[in-house]
Amino acid sequence: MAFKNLNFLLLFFGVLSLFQLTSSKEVQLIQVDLNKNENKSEKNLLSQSSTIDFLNQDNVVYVGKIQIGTPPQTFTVIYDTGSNDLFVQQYGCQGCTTQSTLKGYTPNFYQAYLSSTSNVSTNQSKLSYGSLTAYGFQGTESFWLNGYAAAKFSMLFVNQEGSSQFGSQSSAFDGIMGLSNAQSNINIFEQGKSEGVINSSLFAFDLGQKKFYYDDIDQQYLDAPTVPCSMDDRWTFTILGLHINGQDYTDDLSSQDGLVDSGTSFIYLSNGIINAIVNSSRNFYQTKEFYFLQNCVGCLCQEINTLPVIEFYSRGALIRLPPSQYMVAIYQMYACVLSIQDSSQFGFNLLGDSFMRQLVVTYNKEDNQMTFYGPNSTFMTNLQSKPTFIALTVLAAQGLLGLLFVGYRAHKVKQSLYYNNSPLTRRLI
Ligand SMILES: *[C@@H]1O[C@H](CO)[C@@H](O)[C@H](O)[C@H]1NC(C)=O
Ligand SMILES: *[C@@H]1O[C@H](CO)[C@@H](O)[C@H](O)[C@H]1NC(C)=O
Ligand SMILES: *[C@@H]1O[C@H](CO)[C@@H](O)[C@H](O)[C@H]1NC(C)=O
Ligand SMILES: *[C@@H]1O[C@H](CO)[C@@H](O)[C@H](O)[C@H]1NC(C)=O
Ligand SMILES: *[C@@H]1O[C@H](CO)[C@@H](O)[C@H](O)[C@H]1NC(C)=O
Ligand SMILES: CC(=O)N[C@H]1CO[C@H](CO)[C@@H](O)[C@@H]1O
Repeated sequence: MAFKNLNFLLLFFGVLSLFQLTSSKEVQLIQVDLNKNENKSEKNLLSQSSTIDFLNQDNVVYVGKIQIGTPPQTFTVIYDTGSNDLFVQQYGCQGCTTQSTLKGYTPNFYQAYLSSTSNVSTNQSKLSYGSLTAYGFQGTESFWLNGYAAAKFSMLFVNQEGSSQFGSQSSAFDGIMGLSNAQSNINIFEQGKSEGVINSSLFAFDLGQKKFYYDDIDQQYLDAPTVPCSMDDRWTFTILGLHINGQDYTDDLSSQDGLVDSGTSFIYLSNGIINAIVNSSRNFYQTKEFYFLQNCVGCLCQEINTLPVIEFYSRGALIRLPPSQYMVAIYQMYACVLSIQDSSQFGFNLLGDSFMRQLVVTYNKEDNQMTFYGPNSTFMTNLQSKPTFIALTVLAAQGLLGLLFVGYRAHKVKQSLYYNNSPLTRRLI
């Protein structure tokens, strides 16, 4: 069998669904005094490089560097638009990453005693993600990004990581930087803007180029098709229509919200949509939860042109997802895997790295919207005179009802998570 390494794959994918289940109110960021940085040359340092380089592991995880403490200690974290909080693993952490599985990545642990600005409380918090749980102590530290420091930034120092389903020791990150749309989460860019060190709190992911941009974002990325966020605290947009090969699969979605989540590797839609793709080719076969292309073993996704394009219609944008995007090459296994799975466990659609990879996605918290730049992202306006647009208008009305339902459902999910014994909690954590 070509897939002797399947356990690795399961383990690996399992770790990387990092939208946050609870908005951890207890770890809310407090607007704090900023480091009054009068040093002009340091300001220049920031404005000169408003780009962060990502490391890409096998197209399933993208990580970038941040620094914490005085003097700064360097950590490799997931820049995660699906969660709220900043955390790094601290020295002695149980279940945290100890092995380097990614070239250019060496695991690091926060060492409080080396930092003159350390403030780790004895208050413990729990963070629950789609497939990762972390326990850590609340505190504040100096937080550095490209030479800019925010003093007393609220964060969590994790002393235990784990989950009932997956370990995370093989993953390639020391922590997570939550960049969600929640107003309670003041991220480093909002801090930088309120300090006057940067001009804008917008940030953008360009996974294809392994880049992250902030402050000085290229104008063409900002002028691209733009969608409003459909939820107040999450980076979701409304999927008004989903078409495959010209056929309408919108009704197959269990929700019309799509969370554009850089902390999740795959795409989570519905089984109906997965069937439509899998049935379009005789070459798919299934192993455990994954569909692989059979004639493509060893070909690393080079023979996928016959598969259909998925079209996402939204208010403001039409995004086409070609097979080169949703089929993912797993190099360790010389395989080409379908990166779409069932979303029913989540209550909304998750659009992870596989969705984002051919786009430059700009996240604009100030205007509560997202912008999609790329060859397969086009404007959708009211001027569109195609018959489908009438259908979309009807769908939009339905979408409103759908939203109410989802809002209710999300509320229920949050409620149920307060009770650790609920079946949902057991299943997800
Ligand atoms: C300003 O920052 C630069 C670069 O970090 C440093 O070399 C210089 O000494 C600083 N100047 C002052 C006055 O702190
Ligand atoms: C610990 O948590 C309690 C209750 O949430 C809070 O009142 C207290 O201020 C916290 N202490 C610190 C040091 O954060
Ligand atoms: C230490 O961190 C806590 C949050 O855990 C915060 O409430 C407190 O103000 C911080 N203390 C100092 C001196 O920064
Ligand atoms: C902010 O914008 C002003 C005016 O457009 C410009 O002069 C300044 O250099 C910008 N500052 C930064 C940090 O980019
Ligand atoms: C795809 O095939 C499955 C199993 O053969 C079938 O149940 C399903 O209805 C098909 N779906 C579509 C969209 O054709
Ligand atoms: C469906 C679609 O529009 N696919 C296009 C996506 O972008 C690539 C790169 O420009 C094109 O080659 C595809 O035709």
